[in-house]
Amino acid sequence: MELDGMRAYLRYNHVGYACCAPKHFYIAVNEGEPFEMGEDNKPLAEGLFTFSAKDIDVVSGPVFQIISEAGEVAYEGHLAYRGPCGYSGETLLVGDFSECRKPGRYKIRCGTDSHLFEISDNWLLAQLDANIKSFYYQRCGVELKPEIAGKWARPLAHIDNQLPFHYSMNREGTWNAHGGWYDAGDYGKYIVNGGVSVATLMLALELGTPAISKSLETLREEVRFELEFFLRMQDNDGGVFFKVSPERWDTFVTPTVSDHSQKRQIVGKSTASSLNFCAALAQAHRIFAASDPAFAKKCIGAAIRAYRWSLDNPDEGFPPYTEGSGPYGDARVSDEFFWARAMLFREMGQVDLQDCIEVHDQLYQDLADMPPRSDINWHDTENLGYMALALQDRDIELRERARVALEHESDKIVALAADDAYGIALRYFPWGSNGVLANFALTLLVTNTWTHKPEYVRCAYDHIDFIYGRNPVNVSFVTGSAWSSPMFPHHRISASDGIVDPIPGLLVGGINQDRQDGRKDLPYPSALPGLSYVDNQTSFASNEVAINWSAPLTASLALLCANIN
Ligand code: 9MR
Repeated sequence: MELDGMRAYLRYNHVGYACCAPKHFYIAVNEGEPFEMGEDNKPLAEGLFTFSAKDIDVVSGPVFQIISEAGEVAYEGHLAYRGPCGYSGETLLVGDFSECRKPGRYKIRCGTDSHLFEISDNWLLAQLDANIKSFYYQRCGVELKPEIAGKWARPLAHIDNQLPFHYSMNREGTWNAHGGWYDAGDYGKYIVNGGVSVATLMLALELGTPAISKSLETLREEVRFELEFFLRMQDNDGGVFFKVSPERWDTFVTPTVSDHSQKRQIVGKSTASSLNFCAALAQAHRIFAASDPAFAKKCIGAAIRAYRWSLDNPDEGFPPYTEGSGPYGDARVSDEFFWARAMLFREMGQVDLQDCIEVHDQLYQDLADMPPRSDINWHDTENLGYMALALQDRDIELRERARVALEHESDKIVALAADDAYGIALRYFPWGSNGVLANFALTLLVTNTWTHKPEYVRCAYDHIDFIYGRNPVNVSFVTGSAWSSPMFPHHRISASDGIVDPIPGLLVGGINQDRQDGRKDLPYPSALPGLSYVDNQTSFASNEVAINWSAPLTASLALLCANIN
């Protein structure tokens, strides 16, 4: 292959590599048209250089160096050919410096110099804590004090304790749905997305080790904040409301201005929201049983009532009213039934389920009917059920079946990733692709807790590296994580608080080849699918943040930290 004189870019994890982790960077050689660079796309331009093949050693490929902060050569290696990347129009070469393990700050030298990045285990922990903190910044209905929130402090707004019911419910009076996290860049609060997010975070609490106990304690408090809101969302009959929504979409205003400009309301009651609530609160029983038995009991009681309501109301659809908030529609609830049953089953024996639920036998059928998925989200929740069963010991046969199925899914992820130039298991970049990537990492890391397969951890790191900068748009997708991080996320709080830096620790949706926001003036860098990202506030399809994308990243970081420490 003739590379000399071609345009090339460095692709690497902009934040860092853990000491014992595999450490790869790529040189992406580009034959196509140069990317169009809008002002907001500065990071894309960084690292551009002309590849010079004059010092190619024909046997081993061109040389690269890892340079310490003091300017010394810490490592020298040879690039190897990796392969073409269809979605980015690039050909990749790879440099492996896994042997470089000494903690410090380094740069890659290969045609050009990279920015400094860390080799340390600390960056994972720092990112874990930043991610956990991002949920605190998403808190609704409370004042964020400067002592904790720093320059992102904000006053009390959106208390939501006297919400009217949506007209479709034909119901008088008001409801207290105080608290909880804002879902994303908007000011809505949605049970089905809140449920998968909080359940994913509780997985980190289940599997974390004492080595990260401080982070886990903060996470437990944060999770409780959301669960208290969940408890308020249960109606007197056991069913669970679907969402809290403003009457119209808010513009980029603060919560306080939003409060003055329009009403908020409570919407719907559905089978999906009730089951989702049931699963999350049954899991909460396990999480809080030791530290706060009274709260744990309240959670499992609420879970059982929601399950019973769902049995009586198995086809209550999601509210189709989407003015002011997202639909989060879901036509199939068998996976929510399975997830709820799996979570309830795990708590049996700990609590008296009386005549309640014939969940056990049904679980065997559920496993036969619903194989795991590659992703976890509000409409495909079966993996959360699989993980619950894989992590229990009340029924070993059930546990083994769940484990084998998850191992099969993890093997699929590894095989797909091995076939991709960037080392990720995605073949199509959907809305929230970063959330999907984080969920791949999480599935691998959860499966690793009983298989202890190094290739699962390696593959998880590849997905984490992509999220933190080793990707075709050269962006570290977590706000505040690196020089290349998004500065203009589609996030009403960040956009309206008058602070230049966005709220830190938030994962943006990332590359989305469907470009549902694809207006002509949005400066997407190229027509290629893998370049469908733009750091622009109006790009809700690629640059919004959401709790269900951050949650699997937070959980993955927790599991990686727990592995190392
Ligand atoms: O993440 C959701 C994505 O998969 C859907 O395609 C999209 C359109 O329905 O909605 C996304 O979720 C948004 C929700 O509807 C409202 N809050 C912001 C969410 C993130 O963009």
